[in-house]
Amino acid sequence: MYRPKHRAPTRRRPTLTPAARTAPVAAVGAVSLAMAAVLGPSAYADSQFTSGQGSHQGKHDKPGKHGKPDKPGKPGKPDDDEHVHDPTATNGGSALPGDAGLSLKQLKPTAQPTTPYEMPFPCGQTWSGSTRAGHSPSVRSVDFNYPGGDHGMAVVAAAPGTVVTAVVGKKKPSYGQYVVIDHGNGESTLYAHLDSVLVTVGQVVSAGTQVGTVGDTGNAYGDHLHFEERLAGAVVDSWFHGSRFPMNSSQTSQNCGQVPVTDIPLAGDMYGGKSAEVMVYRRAKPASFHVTRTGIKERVIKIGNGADQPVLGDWDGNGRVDPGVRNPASRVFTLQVKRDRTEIKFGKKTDLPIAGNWDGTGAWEIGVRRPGSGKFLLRAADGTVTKISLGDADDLPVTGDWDGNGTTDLGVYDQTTASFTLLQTDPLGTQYTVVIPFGVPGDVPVSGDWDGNGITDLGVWSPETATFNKRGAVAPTAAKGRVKHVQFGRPVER
Ligand SMILES: [Ca+2]
Ligand SMILES: [Ca+2]
Ligand SMILES: [Ca+2]
Ligand SMILES: [Ca+2]
Repeated sequence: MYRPKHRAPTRRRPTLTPAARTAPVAAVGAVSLAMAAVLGPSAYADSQFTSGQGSHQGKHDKPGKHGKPDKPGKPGKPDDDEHVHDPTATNGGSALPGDAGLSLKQLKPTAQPTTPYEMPFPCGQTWSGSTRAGHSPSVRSVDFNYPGGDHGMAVVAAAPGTVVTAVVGKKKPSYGQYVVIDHGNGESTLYAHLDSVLVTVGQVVSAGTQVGTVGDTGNAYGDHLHFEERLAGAVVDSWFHGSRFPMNSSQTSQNCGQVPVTDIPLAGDMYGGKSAEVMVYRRAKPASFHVTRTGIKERVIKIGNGADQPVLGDWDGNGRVDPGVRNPASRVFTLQVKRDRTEIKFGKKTDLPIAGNWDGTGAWEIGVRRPGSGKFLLRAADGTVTKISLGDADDLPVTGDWDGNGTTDLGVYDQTTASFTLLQTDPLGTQYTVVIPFGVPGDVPVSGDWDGNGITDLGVWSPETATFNKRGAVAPTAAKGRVKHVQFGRPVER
């Protein structure tokens, strides 16, 4: 299946762009063992992840059931009409300026939030939501009741986010036991009067993660969930599944495990053990690298946020890779060595970050893969840029030292054909490509020196099973290879 080493240039497709001749020519013989031990960064799969999320949402794109409207105030089940929320409570909500004293009918509806909220109950449950005049802190707050009885029912996160408040204590006033989740963009949700709280401050939650159970703690006269969607701390209209919640109605939860895909696989030698650790970058808030260490608990390095793209490189040239991220909006790379952070602005918003030792000496440099154009842009330490064409518009970048000479080489992975195309340089400096089929369509490429021989090896990560399949061979272009599997990271739910 694998092509022999040093075969003639392979044209994978008629559209394959010939390798540019302007790429730095490898310095043959300048093998640095230290540098050879460090590995290329790996894969980015934004486009795939985005489409995966989209298709998942589509699957649940059924209209919610709307039952008959509920009477405000729930006769026979009075609740917190009279109470005033404790102003000293952390993250207590407020009414929007101008909302105070007005009924919901007199208020202008608020705009659709950025956060894709679902109802704060498990998939398929139908709850009625109501408000009433004087509902504190805002008439836009929703009191939810369950027809079969509320007490002890699961309350789940309406969207992914980070728990910023978790008040525990059955005697707490006002909201009683409650949780606030920050969803970014100034948006947050509040879940109040809980009978139990099952999350802690700082915990990163997915949509559907249980945060507690329904109760009547605090200023409530009967079990119910008091729920608020907030913008900058002020209560706004609640939206679920892309629609404004019609107050005093029943709706079925479509909070059906739309766990956003957050893990991006990478590999590199972070600890000087020569062989590469596999890791994932988990795009939560805050985001973090989760690194495997044989026999040791996984290490978590917090850096970046959910929208950032991970990049690994040896920023200080000590032979071990360091974490980095790129913010696509600001185009700024943040390269971290211990507590020092270096920021470099490079590339376009739609670019994917890469890094490698382009010149074969000292620390690594950064670069980008430009989707659409099929080009790599390699940035030298002095800021000069080398452009190299390789692969198709939608190929994913993969980097590594394919020949072990200490200079990082380029490659791409085509997710449709499940094949790598590696750019090689022969001893005379002539460049050619080698195609190596590996993995199955949809896999995400990862490269790393699995055996620590100084030559970067190939691998893929299966999003369905969160499994790294590491191709073990003397060189990535070698015909024979044994595959080792390591399950790590969170699988995509489809
Ligand atoms: Ca380093
Ligand atoms: Ca360098
Ligand atoms: Ca090389
Ligand atoms: Ca190797």
